[in-house]
Amino acid sequence: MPTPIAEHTVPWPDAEVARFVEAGYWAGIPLGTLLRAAADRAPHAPALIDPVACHGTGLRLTHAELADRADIAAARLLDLGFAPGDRIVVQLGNSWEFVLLTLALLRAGIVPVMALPAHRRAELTYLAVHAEAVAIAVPDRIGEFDHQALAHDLAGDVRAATGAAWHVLVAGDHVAPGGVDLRGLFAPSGDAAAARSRLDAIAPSPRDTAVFLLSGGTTGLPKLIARTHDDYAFNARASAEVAGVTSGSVYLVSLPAGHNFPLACPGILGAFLAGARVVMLPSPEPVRAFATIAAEGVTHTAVVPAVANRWLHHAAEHGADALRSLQVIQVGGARLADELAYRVEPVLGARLQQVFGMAEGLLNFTRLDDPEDVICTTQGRPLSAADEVRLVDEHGDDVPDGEQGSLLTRGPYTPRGYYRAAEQNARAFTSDGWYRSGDICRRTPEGNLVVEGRDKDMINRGGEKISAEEVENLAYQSAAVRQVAAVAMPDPVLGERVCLYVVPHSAATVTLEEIRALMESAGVARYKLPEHLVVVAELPTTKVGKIDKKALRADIAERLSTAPR
Ligand code: OOB
Repeated sequence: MPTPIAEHTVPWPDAEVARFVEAGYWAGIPLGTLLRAAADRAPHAPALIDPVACHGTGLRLTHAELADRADIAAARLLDLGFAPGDRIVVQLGNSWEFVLLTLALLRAGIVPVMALPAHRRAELTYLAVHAEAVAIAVPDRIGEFDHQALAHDLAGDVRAATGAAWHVLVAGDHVAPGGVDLRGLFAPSGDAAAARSRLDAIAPSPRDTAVFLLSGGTTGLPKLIARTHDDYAFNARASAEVAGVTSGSVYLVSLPAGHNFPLACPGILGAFLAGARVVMLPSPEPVRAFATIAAEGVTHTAVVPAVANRWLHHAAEHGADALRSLQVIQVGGARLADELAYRVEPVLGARLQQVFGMAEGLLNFTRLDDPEDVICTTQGRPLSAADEVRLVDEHGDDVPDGEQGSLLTRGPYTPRGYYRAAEQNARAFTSDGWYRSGDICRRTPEGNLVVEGRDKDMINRGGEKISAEEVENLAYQSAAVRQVAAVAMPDPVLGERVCLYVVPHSAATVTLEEIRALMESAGVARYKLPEHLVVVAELPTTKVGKIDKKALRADIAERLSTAPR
């Protein structure tokens, strides 16, 4: 039997809980129930559009159809032996199956662990074992990669560690023997009313974990963030409000849907809670994204700065007529350069909303009616009046407005600790429950935050977070490596990429190709592989003897700026 999740989560203190309930932040209703109720308010309105499903014919469901299918699928999962409180690793692409499975799991109280399509054996094994998952949901394949085969391959390692069963749920045309056909699970035939009353009777507690999100990662392995029904419902609902998402809105998902941003800021969940429509695209590639926005009348979407940049180029070349319906384009996940920000509204014709958020909780948004300078030069302010934000110096003392400080936060949707990670929690959270985000920010006189840098050891590659420590641990597996440091190198397209500094053992040679091959064979996601290697005789150190990463970042920036093109 897997350990009950509550044994390894850090709850909010009772007094805080009372305050969040009293003030209405926590509705006391599980997410699945809220979503079902929202569907009932506009049963016949379109809810979900997957234009590439069914070999390009597309799939369209109304709110009632979607909610009924989710209920039927949830009941079938229970019939298959899954139980409330079980964990399932979800590694589906942006598709109707992702949405249906997520809604079904929320209804059944089964907890999705939101993996990314880019994850490979190392990440998936770790997630499954750490969460004691009993199953994984995968597409049969994405491009050349056979997700289904890998999912079956994990069985041995996962079972050996958890002692539990391992099921493979597959979305695709070719479900190999031994796998569960998700499309069969999602077939509409079935008694929706019976499924519904069965699920209503076993609805999870609103204080229970609804989903596991992955942390951006500063440690060797990603941490799991247990988001509760109450906290995540507030996150999604309040985000919808601040983004102006209403029942008439059409929200496009093109970032990996398991990320907090497109999932619940407002994302898929916020759109559904508002009675809006969701369109799923596998990627933000501009030709198809623009055509889909035009065809579906998309009003809202969320992108990372690298994608905003691509869309700006595309619009400059091909015009932005296709974007006429677009009202709001949210940009977040990494720092948006002011120069780009100022071009968004004139070129794309939609209001820019900067979002500075984190899977750990706190979300900051520029408001739609803010003055242009606020929208284009700040990352906004907290979503709720109950969010507490401190900017502190190295002694932990608050800095005055206008000065840079390290961001600490607490609030009604920021959990007090990672799942099953007492040791990391002692570092990432203060003793009175503040989460240290590791972002260096400054507060403007009118109360907006500007992200100026970070004091965490992470590389932000176009919004994908990479732990330097994880890359270094993998590189150390090369026999030729004596010492190594992974740092961010500036990149005009992605903002940052991974650069590896290596001190080889004497007489040994190290190449980028060799290190990349070694990491790939260790089974990690490709986006983590270093893209540049600098061989040095020694690494600079700080006064206390730690590797001086600041000096290395400056060094690589300098090398790139003077390198011949
Ligand atoms: C979002 O979430 P995560 O968990 O992938 O990454 C969080 C980190 C932040 O601590 C910060 O370092 C960085 O990503 N970040 C930004 C940013 N938004 C996130 N840095 C500068 N400017 C921004 N606008 O990335 C995320 C979660 C929910 C909504 C939006 C983004």
